[in-house]
Amino acid sequence: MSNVVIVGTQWGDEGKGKIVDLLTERAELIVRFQGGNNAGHTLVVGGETFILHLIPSGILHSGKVCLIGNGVVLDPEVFCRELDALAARGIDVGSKRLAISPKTHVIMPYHRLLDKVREEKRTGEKIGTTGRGIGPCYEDKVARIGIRAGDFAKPDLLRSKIIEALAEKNALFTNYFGAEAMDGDSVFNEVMEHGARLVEYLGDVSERIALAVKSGQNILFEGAQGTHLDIDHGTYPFVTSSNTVSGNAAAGAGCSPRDLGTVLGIVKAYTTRVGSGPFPTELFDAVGERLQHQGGEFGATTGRKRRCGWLDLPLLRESVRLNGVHEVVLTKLDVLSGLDRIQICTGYDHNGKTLLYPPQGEGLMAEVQPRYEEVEGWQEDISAAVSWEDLPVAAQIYIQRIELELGVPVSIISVGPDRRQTIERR
Ligand code: 2SA
Ligand code: GDP
Ligand code: MG
Repeated sequence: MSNVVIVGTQWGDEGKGKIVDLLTERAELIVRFQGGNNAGHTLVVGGETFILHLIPSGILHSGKVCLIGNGVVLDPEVFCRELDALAARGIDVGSKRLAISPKTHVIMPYHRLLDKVREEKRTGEKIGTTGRGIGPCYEDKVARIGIRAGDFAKPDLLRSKIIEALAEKNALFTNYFGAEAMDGDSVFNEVMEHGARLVEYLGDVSERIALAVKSGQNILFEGAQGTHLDIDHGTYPFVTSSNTVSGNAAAGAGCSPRDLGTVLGIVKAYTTRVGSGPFPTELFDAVGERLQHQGGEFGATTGRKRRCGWLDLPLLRESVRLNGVHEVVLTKLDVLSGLDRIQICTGYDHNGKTLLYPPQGEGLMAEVQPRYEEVEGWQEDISAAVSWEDLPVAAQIYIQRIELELGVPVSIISVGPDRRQTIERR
């Protein structure tokens, strides 16, 4: 295996966590490069379930080193909670195998409050954020008033930065949102309680990646959310606040694009979305409910029900293009078992034209009508399949159709949440 970037090709929750965990065996370094604890990556190992929000999914493999890159936004309280929960389950989370870039921006209590009150005050459709303060933290980063993990090593600097940032935030809270002002010293004391623990984990992520590249070690870049939640390329404004596409793996980890290697696009065998925003193939009928139920489609962070619909090829075509997907990993194929017929969205009808890619322009995605082609389903339970030959012909045809439409091979097929429920074709 060379270096690998794992990205979601839909609206998140494609099963990235499981695949990162699976491929970690062949990597030495696992790096998160964007997003924060809005992510929920579920891993099932030997019947035990782990949900990780912040710490890279490679942590379950002893001896592997996990890095949190500068492109991530980190909530110290969540980080510490995750550390302690993993340690309590016997996982080594020492600073020898986990490091945070000093440049990683930190989610502060006022970011969480701003996320909440802004959603509440929004007059149009809500974004449906996870409420974790992700957007406001990235806003401060871009506004050059952010708090970074490295600041925790310099408490005096940290305190003054908090006081400075709060001067502006408090004006907004009290004058515009009708919320209570926050006191700088109290915020400082609150964040230091957990933030002080960040210091031992600070490390030069960029340098570590460079050294790994030099010594021929394999690196796995773990994407969060999905391509159509990308701040630039997603269904704006119903997106997250970071670039989720593979190109950001370099900037968000602190390495060169030449270090990225193979791009694996994770595709769920149907489509889901959590939060608001357009979703052309969304199902509001019994089939949608069935997918939701069979697929256990609940938000891994917020517990919200995920909206479900058919596979959407225009979305995927754009994802292949934006990410430079070399190979597809098809997940949750088992969830489609038992359906007589399966619909595949091959294009969108829009203003008398058929589109093969999503229309570019705010709001247009809400206007398209999916164009479907019906294919045969299969009845067999495939959750114990271990090889291509174990799959029913109809399932094989479904996979081959995806390969043909996207022009990339499906190299891994996932038929259940467990590590072992995986078919590798390489
Ligand atoms: P935010 O909180 O600012 O990033 O929210 C903005 C939009 O991004 C969506 N979003 C997600 N969509 C799918 N999965 C995510 N992670 C969790 C999971 C979500 C959960 O694994 O299930 O538990 O609800 C995730 N994170 C952000 C979000 O729904 C908004 O549409
Ligand atoms: P991520 O955000 O992309 O890591 O995905 P999540 O963990 O939020 O959601 C994926 C869910 O599907 C989790 O509950 C996984 O355990 C589960 N899962 C992953 N792959 C498969 C699969 O092939 N079949 C089934 N039935 N479940 C899967
Ligand atoms: Mg998830």
